[in-house]
Amino acid sequence: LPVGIVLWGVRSIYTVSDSTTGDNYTCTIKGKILELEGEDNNQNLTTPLVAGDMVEFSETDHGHGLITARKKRKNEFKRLKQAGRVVQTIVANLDQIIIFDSIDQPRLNTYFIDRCILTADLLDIPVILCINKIDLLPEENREDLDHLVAVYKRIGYPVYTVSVAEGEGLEQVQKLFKGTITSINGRSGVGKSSLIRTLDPRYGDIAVSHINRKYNKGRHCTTYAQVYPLQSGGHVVDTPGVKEFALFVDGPEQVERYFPDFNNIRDNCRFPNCQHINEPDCAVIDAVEKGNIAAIRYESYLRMHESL
Ligand SMILES: Nc1nc2c(ncn2[C@@H]2O[C@H](COP(=O)(O)OP(=O)(O)O)[C@@H](O)[C@H]2O)c(=O)[nH]1
Ligand SMILES: [Mg+2]
Ligand SMILES: [Zn+2]
Repeated sequence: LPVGIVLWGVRSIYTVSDSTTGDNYTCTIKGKILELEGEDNNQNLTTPLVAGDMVEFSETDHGHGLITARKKRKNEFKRLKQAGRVVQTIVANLDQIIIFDSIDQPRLNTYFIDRCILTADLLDIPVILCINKIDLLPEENREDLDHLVAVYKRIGYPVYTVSVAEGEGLEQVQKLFKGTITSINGRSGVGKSSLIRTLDPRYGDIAVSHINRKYNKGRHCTTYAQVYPLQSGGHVVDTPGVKEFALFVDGPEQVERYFPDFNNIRDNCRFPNCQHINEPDCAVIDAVEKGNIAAIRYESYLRMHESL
């Protein structure tokens, strides 16, 4: 049977892109229960398929098909809804997340970046940081940007600085997508749609999602992700709900373990359960004071800790 990727789906109708031919099929699920490969239970899921799912399907008539099985998911990008009570998967099988932010308009926000990084780490999805609009960087702030880039590289995250408007640095970014499913996440106005349009002009205005236009006019519904195959290779995912980049941690005391910058340092705190806030003989605070842990990262840590 042909295998394809679910580009998007709503109300049990899924658009599946054939992995071999690239042709799109409008599909429904065959029967009442979908076979979930590699999972013993066939529970009646309310949303058994999300964007990014790999499926087996059979063509019924021209351009239509029936989905018979879902391949095992590599990972799930989830968010919390209804005040944190419900966990909802919005996209599956991401190879990486590009956290997209901008120098200015809107002004760079390291707290946002750090929240996204932590969430991606928790979901076990590799993260790449991409900072757009470097054309808006005043020359005298060049060093600040270099410092910021060095901070994130040092703790293990690749960083790209680009100007989508001026085409700077885009070649390397384009390469990142090849052979992958990559989600771009960023605040409104940072240039996500502009980037996607540059990568593939067919997606003139990705901001206005297919789904919202066609099926949910006026409805309060932005929870669907959508996968776009790129002409230059790979897939880009428009994942809504940036604000809900949830911190999937049970309590504030768990946050510190997701700061790789604290590795090898936290062991030297006097207390094994040190939260690095006001404890005596805290090696992390000491490292922040000495500049071995970046102040911006520590500030994000305190804010996340407080927010939980
Ligand atoms: N100066 C500058 N403006 C940009 C750049 N990239 C995008 N923009 C502008 O930023 C605004 C928001 O871009 P858009 O792609 O809609 O952002 P999105 O909300 O993240 O999808 C638009 O006016 C773009 O023209 C850039 O590299 N430099
Ligand atoms: Mg947009
Ligand atoms: Zn400490």
